[in-house]
Amino acid sequence: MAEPTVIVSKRAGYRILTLNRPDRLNAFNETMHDELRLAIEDAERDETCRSLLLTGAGRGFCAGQDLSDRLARPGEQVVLGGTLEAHYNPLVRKLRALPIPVVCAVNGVAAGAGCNLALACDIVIAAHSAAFVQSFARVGLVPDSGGTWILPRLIGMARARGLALLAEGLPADKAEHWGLIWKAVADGALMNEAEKICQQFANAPTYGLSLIKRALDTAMTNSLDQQLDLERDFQRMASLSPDYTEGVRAFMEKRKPNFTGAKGKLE
Ligand code: T3D
Repeated sequence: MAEPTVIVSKRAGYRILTLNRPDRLNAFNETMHDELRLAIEDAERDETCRSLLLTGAGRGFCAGQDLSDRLARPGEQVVLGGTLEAHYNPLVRKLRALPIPVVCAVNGVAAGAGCNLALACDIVIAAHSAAFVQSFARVGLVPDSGGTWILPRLIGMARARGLALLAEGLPADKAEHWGLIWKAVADGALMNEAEKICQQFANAPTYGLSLIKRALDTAMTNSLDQQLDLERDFQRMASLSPDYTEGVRAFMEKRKPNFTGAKGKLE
């Protein structure tokens, strides 16, 4: 039997999804797209799964599209767009819309769509030896998978232009310093740190976190007035969740809250 291109490891309260084509630095082919989609959908159906951890096998995180699937024969013209429509765009939309937080442990180089896949996750931590490369311009392409949207929002237009137009690798430490990622950690500590975050999420008020995700995403395009109204509505929704009641009770009783992650009554 062929090796899975995505390895799923189930933990108490979260799942680890490991991209597994290490000889190609975990570049995407159709099979890996399909297996990743199924793994995410399966996790979504599991109510005990309260966060996802995405990482890569071997020395790289993900090198984007497998270019060996894109080599034109003499006289042939390869026309792109279909795979973005069918796979990359739904993947980014799915990660942003998931009602649980997604942690990305960038274990090595993240290039092309692999870089933007990492940046679509909610918390990105990276090994010191990792690097982020908007490698598209090296092969005559345009940053995709949300790259042109997320880069200026995270690091400002000047740095976004530099990364996209020069296609230079950005080391993990500098990525942290620029605000592209949450933090860079020692290589040997990466998975431990990432799993600690997932363990925190496994005991968190998951429904409230899902509203935070949604509120921060809409903040990118809403006016202040729209966002204030949304915060009012989301606060109302959060307050109807059992975790809010428990959170306040636990605070008053000076004990740790026991959050179930259950939804509020308004959804
Ligand atoms: O439908 C569509 O196509 C549109 C969607 C586009 C999305 C995209 O992601 S386009 C961008 C595609 N990705 C790239 O252009 C990145 C290509 N890779 C690199 O530039 C470099 O490999 C890295 C900067 C990521 C890492 O460099 P380095 O020196 O650490 O490793 P390496 O030696 O280049 O790669 C190691 C092996 O992985 C090597 O194979 P070998 O020689 O050991 O047999 C290399 O060919 C292979 N590899 C790396 N990236 C890819 C790949 N094989 C196929 N596709 C790759 N993207």
